[in-house]
Amino acid sequence: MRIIDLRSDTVTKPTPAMRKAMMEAEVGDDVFGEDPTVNRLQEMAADMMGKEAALFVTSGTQGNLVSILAHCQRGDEAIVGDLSHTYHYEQGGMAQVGGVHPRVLPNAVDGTLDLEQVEAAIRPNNVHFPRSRLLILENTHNRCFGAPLPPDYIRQAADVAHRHGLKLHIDGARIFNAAIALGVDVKDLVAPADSVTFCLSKGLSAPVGSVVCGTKEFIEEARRARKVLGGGMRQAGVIAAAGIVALTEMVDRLAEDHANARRLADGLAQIPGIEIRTDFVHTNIVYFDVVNGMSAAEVTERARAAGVLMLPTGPQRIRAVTHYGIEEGDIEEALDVIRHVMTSA
Ligand code: TLP
Repeated sequence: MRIIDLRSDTVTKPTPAMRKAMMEAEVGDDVFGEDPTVNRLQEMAADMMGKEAALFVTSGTQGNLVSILAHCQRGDEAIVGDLSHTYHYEQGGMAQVGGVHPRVLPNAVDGTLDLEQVEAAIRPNNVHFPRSRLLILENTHNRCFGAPLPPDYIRQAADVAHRHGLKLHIDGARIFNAAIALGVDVKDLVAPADSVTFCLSKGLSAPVGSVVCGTKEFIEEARRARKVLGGGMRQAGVIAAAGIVALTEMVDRLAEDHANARRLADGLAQIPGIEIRTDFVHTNIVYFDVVNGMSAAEVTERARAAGVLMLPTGPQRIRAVTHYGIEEGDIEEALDVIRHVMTSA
């Protein structure tokens, strides 16, 4: 049985060009800064993001954590959204590892934070309070329907942060999806930010890795933080090589994933027992609710038995993500399976 795996874009496998590049990669010891392939990937990433420097890290989670550790001291505070990956899905790493206190504000449905609330949450200098040091935004916003945050909003958020001496970090795990969906250069999306993490291992289909970008000084701090977290990877050129192919060949095709997500959302809207806000779908992430008395877990279990994998993210809510390897025909097939599951309860 052919499996249509819509659980995440993290399930993407390396392309033939990536496997070839990995096999042929020139390598060296990256802890000495001597892996030419890692260095090339980092230069490329910094250039694409319009930042001075970049650092190859093991994962998006590590990228966010090293960024937080580089910006903050123990006892500092970071302002985050309640639905953000850094707050919701990273084991509270900022507190657990960094002693950084999260100040949690509600995410709006479009992934933004209300900037008046952000400004009000910034602490005055007072011995009772932690020091507000960092604002974190997520683009696209995973739990907010994959929403892309536009450049104007990011600029305004950065202005608020900078006015009060805070830095802005963007968890841009899917920043290229945001750029493609908004039709802007990725540089314009991250220009106001002091640091950005983006993932090679999601829609860009590389097997492993993320990149953190920022000033030279910030990247030096991030490199120290990566080392203490066990992220100094030696001959990492073997995996960085796939990252170079990802940045060269896999960015523009993300538009296909967005078109397939749109197809999926429009199809789901026609299925009885499903509620979906198709107007929220702008990138490759689709959420829908099951309202026919079945649970999300039941629906995903039955769909799995028929070869379609999706992720239940709440009692009634299911996430489906489109990516490289999922074609238009797969969407039609997945819709048939979901329709059958929903109507044969
Ligand atoms: N997200 C994964 C799961 O952890 C939920 C997924 O399947 O979507 N930032 C954002 C916005 C993310 O969505 C993710 C991964 C990360 C960071 C962490 O990346 P990794 O998995 O490489 O640590």
